[in-house]
Amino acid sequence: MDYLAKQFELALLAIDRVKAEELLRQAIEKENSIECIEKLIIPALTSIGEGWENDSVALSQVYMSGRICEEIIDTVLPPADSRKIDTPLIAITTLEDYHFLGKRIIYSTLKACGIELTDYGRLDNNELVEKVISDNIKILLISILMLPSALQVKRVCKQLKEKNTRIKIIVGGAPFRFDRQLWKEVGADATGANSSEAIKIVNNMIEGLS
Ligand code: B12
Repeated sequence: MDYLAKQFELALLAIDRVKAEELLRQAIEKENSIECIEKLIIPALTSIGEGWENDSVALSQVYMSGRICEEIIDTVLPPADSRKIDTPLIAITTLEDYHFLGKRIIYSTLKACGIELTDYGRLDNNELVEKVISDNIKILLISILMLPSALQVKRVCKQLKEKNTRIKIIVGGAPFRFDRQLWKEVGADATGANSSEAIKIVNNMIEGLS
């Protein structure tokens, strides 16, 4: 898997979509698709991001790597499970953030486990607060990759608490992985580092709410 992961990263840097998809498919023959996404796509994009920080990778390569992953991820993510679990209303969003890959993975993984949820796309603070209240959402997942957006979550939690909603907020994404206490500082109820943690947290919350 390590060899495939390195080749995958090189294919992204060479902007070779065909090769990248072929490598991901080869990996899926060995392990399930979510494991492969966690082991190939995330390390490759993290390393490419680091390359950008130390000037060894161009922004165009970061951009195209993200686009390629966005395109191929849809072809390998598991389909929704038709046996739906009876769940409270759940939504997922990014907050003033155009990094969509993490959200897409979490959304599809939860759906694949039979957990029904709405994808709000990308919203700003006020739109998000209005929407979750009018939709009567009980569990809100927020995916964030930029630190300024992570700090916006604090405002969302504060506004929702001021309006006396009893909504549960789960946050995730790079800033929360780098600083394992940040979720508490922004007033969220939980955080998860990846899709398998997201499934566990959501299931626990569903149990707690029922
Ligand atoms: C690809 C990428 C892009 C692509 C995004 C493509 C896309 N459609 O998503 C493009 C090129 C568009 C982009 C743009 C920018 N980017 Co960018 N980008 C990245 C990069 C390299 C990888 C991100 C990624 O997709 N990872 C793969 C996904 C699958 O991982 P993930 O999101 O972390 O999700 C996993 C977990 O975190 C978790 N998770 C995620 N969400 C949730 C939610 C919940 C509830 C739970 C439980 C779990 C969970 O589960 C997921 C699966 O395991 C990162 C580097 C990095 N180290 O993250 C920089 C990075 C995030 N970008 C950064 C920056 C600065 C930018 C730009 C401002 C650059 C610029 N100057 O224009 C713009 C801003 C765009 C915007 N306003 O949002 C910075 C942010 C720095 C900071 N501290 O704020 C980073 C960290 C790079 C860096 N080191 O400087 N970027």
